[in-house]
Amino acid sequence: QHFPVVIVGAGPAGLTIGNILRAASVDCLVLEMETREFIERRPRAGVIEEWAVRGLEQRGLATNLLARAERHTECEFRFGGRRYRFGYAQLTGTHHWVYPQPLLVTDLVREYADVRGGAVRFEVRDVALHDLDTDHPSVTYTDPETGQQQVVRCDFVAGCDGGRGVTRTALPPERAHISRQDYGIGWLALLAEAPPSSDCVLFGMHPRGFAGHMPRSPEVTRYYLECPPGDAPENWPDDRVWTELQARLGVEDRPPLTQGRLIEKRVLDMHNYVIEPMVFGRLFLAGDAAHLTAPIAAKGMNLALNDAFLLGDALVAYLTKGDGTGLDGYSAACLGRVWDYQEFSMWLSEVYHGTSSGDPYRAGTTLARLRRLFGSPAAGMAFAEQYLGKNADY
Ligand code: RFL
Repeated sequence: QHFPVVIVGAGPAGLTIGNILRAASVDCLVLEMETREFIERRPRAGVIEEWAVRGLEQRGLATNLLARAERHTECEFRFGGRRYRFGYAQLTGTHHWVYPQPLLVTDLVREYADVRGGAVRFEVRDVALHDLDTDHPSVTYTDPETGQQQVVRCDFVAGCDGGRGVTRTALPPERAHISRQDYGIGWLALLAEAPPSSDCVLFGMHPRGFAGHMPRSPEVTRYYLECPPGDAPENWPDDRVWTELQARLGVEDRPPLTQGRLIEKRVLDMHNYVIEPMVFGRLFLAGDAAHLTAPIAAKGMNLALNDAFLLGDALVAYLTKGDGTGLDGYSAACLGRVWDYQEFSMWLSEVYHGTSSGDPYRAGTTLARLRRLFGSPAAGMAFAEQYLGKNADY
């Protein structure tokens, strides 16, 4: 078996690259460890930035998104029992799109496999990469039906297998520099079968910890609660969850949150990492495989899409025209946006968590940041630009 490109992982990054390759009639094989049903339902991200929507649209991948996604124009900070609306769209003319990740993945896998005729194997095991620093790399995996090991020869491997994947481990330690940052906090990530309690994202800064409210659809709302790192979901029975959410997001002039059945409850240990360069020989990493941003600023899927646009286009240029400039510049081109978003996540994390840190100095500086955000038009504009995502190269 030979494919010009093997893509490991059918998340937003891998499927977008697959779609770009198929649109240019480049053959590729996607290897995914889960079932198709599983990846089409896995709940995660929801916020997509305008430039990313346009990037999908240009590649024929946004038809359903444009028809069904909600547009958000404001967010709201809640602290000290009061609420402060921040109208970022009015300031910048740009808005956020809310489209749950499972819907995007469903669109991408349908388009790739059913419309563009891309090859994909689900439920594969034991994916391993070989000879990446030669011009004849290969990928092996165990076929779920026969239990036999398969060998796929290829020209390039796209490592799109997320934060827990295997492709990253194929980089020799002396060739890849990993920068890590640990926030030292956890977030209890919740999905509630309950309509949103506001038309926008709510950030609750409270001495007992941060709480977030993110509308996902008219029926489903994502919530977050700051908790100790390594905490167990079992420590969070439903009534404790709702009591904390009501306390941390409660304000004088709004009714309590609309409660509902909690359909997801998991603890995320909040950390970031970046791998530089994102390339080793014929292996190109994309998305969470190359860099993780804790979901503080809702940036991860957007970064995965940016990498995918750059890598998909660069592979097409090389494989159809022999033009290697995109591949040569790939890592540097991605990392500009990656570091920009990492920095913003750190900044926003301090806003979220400063008041609950137990340190009066940090609480004081956090409140100063918030006052500046609402008091200084220049500070408000700077926040809006970063919140909505980088539009220019700098
Ligand atoms: P994914 O989506 O993790 O896909 C990787 C795929 O690879 C498969 N895989 C393997 N396949 C074969 N062999 C192996 N050894 C494999 N190991 C793994 C996996 O099954 C999977 O199908 O990575 P990708 O494509 O890089 O996409 C990244 C995004 O999924 C991620 O950054 C976002 O979900 C992060 N994120 C958010 N990002 C946003 O931009 N906006 C948000 O609002 C947002 N909210 C979130 C989030 C992430 C969250 N969690 C669960 C960490 C909310 C949450 C709760």
